[in-house]
Amino acid sequence: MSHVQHASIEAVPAGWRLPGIANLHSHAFQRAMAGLAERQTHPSDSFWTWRETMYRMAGRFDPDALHAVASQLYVEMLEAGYTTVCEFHYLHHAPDGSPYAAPTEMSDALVAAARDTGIRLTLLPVLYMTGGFDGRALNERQKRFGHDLDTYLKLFASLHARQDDMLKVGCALHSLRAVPPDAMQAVLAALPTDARIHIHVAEQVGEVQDCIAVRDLRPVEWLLRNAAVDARWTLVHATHLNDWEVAGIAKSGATVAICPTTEANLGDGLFRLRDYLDAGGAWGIGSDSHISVSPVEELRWLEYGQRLATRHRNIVVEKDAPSVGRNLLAGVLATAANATGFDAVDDSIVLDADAPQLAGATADDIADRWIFSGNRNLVGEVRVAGKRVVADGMHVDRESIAARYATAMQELLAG
Ligand code: NGQ
Ligand code: ZN
Repeated sequence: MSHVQHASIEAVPAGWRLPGIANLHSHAFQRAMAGLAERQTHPSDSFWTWRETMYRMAGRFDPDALHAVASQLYVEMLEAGYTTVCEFHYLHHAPDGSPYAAPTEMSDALVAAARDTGIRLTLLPVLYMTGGFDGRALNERQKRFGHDLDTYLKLFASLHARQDDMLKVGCALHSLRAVPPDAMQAVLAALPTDARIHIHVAEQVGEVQDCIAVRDLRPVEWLLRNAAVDARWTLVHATHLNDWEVAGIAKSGATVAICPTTEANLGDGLFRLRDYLDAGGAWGIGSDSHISVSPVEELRWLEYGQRLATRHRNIVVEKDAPSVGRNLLAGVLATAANATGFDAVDDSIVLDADAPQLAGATADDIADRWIFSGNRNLVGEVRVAGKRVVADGMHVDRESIAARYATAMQELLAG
């Protein structure tokens, strides 16, 4: 993979300018439960018990709450340096599973939050049909996520018709657990060619085992053999891979969306990053459950996870490209357009030259300093499509959006 050209990091009077960062994976509503799932609920707590807590929170959301929470989240993303977000959106219907009067009502709340805050949105309405590989029906809490093929394609078409400079619409398959093979084929055949396709895959060992039991193959292998996976695809997590799968994803041109803080929080396991890079694989980052909203922390922990596992230092390096920070940045910048559908050339962030962590910085070490020194947010200014949305480290509507969020949280926590 090519390293970041000096041209993509530029000295400007206020500091150091670089391209905005794409956040490839978000479930906006989960921002409301950040820090609220850190108590034991069962002696063998796991991803699956966390999911029950998450479903309870999901069940409290209506369109207004989603708008308030997503707005706060998008302010936090912009202030952290994310200028595009891919929203993997499955909270489609009312809590009892019945459709809202306008089927796009929850999607509309996300679109409004993105427009209000000025972040680019790749909206990925999620197809969610079954509760497991065996094809079982959705349970009570999952009903508000569900569609049959026709209603899903109608939702997709009405959202896709609204695409513009700040909104792209792609397709998300929730997971192989949630989409039967024939439905997957039918949706893929119906999609317009510009649509990006995202899917959760191979995040948990239990999912790998269930897939083998029902489909005779591991999930990533099954996907690669049953879909024309290419550069339009983003595979989210892809944590549990064998050698064939590592090489297969890399060869396909798909992007893997690695979500290091959420994967750590949920006890998923470690992505096989070094092997995947050696195979030439493309990757980006996502903040997913939003227990952290910071490209710095995602990239830092992506590297640190590998260091802890291998007991070596400086893992994400290439021949003639020894700077870890520069390579991490190059990795996310290289895949942003493929994964999001945006050519976000007029988006930029400026790192504050006055910050002590950047004293004496050069174009050569600025990426390493940004990602590996301290915890003060160094992002001073953010522009999206040329418009300044963050100045002096603060979103222009930070206060009013935080006030609305506080009210929404009171209602959600009372509910
Ligand atoms: C989600 N989140 O859809 O929000 C999932 C959990 C599932 C992550 N995988 C639910 N991090 O996979 O069934
Ligand atoms: Zn997810």
